[in-house]
Amino acid sequence: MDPTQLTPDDVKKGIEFGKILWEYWGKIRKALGGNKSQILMTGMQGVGKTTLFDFMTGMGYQPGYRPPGTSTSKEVGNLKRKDETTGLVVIPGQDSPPRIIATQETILSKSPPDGIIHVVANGFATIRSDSSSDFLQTLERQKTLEGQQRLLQEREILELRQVCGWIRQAHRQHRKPMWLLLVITKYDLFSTATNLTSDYYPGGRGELVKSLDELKTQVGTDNFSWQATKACSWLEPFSIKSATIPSTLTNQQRDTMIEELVKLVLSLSSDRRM
Ligand SMILES: Nc1nc2c(ncn2[C@@H]2O[C@H](COP(=O)(O)OP(=O)(O)OP(=O)(O)O)[C@@H](O)[C@H]2O)c(=O)[nH]1
Ligand SMILES: [Mg+2]
Repeated sequence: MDPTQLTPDDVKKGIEFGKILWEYWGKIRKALGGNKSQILMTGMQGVGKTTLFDFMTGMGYQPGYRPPGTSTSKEVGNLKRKDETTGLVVIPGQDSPPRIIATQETILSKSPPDGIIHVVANGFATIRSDSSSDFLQTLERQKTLEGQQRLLQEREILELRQVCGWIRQAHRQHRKPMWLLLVITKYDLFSTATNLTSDYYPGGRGELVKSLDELKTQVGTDNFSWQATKACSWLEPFSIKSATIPSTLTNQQRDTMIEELVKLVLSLSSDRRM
């Protein structure tokens, strides 16, 4: 299905759903306690952060919406009223020069975010031609689709370790962020995969799980918790290494996951306030 081909009924449903999402964000903002509090979205390049952010905040449901290209600065979610923000901020992925500035202005600042939404895509990151040529060449050298995916999964692990390092640093002085939600996005491309429970969910045995459990032990289980959930936003096929992987879920399935995700953010924001 081409995600840009929307019927008038799809558009109507999308607008209504967008309104429901805005209501959740109003509640999240309240739970966070005002303008200064933030939730930060992190994850490697091309993993689907900005697109997910657009769908979570309702922007993705506007007619004519298309996913943006590589993010070049931090993105802040705006509510309809000019002076209000959702409190959700996205920082660009690895290899992006504005990433360091965005990191210093958010997680390494004097008021770190309350929570982190860390996005992964099970090795389905979109590596664009403007990313580091070293990485593109290494990716190209992989002979199979599986090889490329493994490399992208390894990158996801490195990216998460870096984020864990920032969280550790922020906790030393500010005891924040209090939670991390690991979102496995682009689920429409691998809804039959058997590795997800072990690789990404609490109780699993993968490297990401190990890093997050280690972080939890280091900063203290009373001060930090993490959870995982799956999601998807832009339902299009994924092309890599002359193979095309189809998108297998429907708009309705996507919307159910988006709503669950936003609800989870609300519950984490409400539960973990001190
Ligand atoms: N099939 C599928 N494709 C997706 C999904 N989300 C995003 N994409 C595709 O992945 C591409 C990259 O998504 P972005 O949201 O730009 O990724 P990003 O993490 O913000 O990337 P940077 O800004 O470079 O860090 C998009 O252009 C879409 O083509 C999804 O849920 N499913
Ligand atoms: Mg982006």
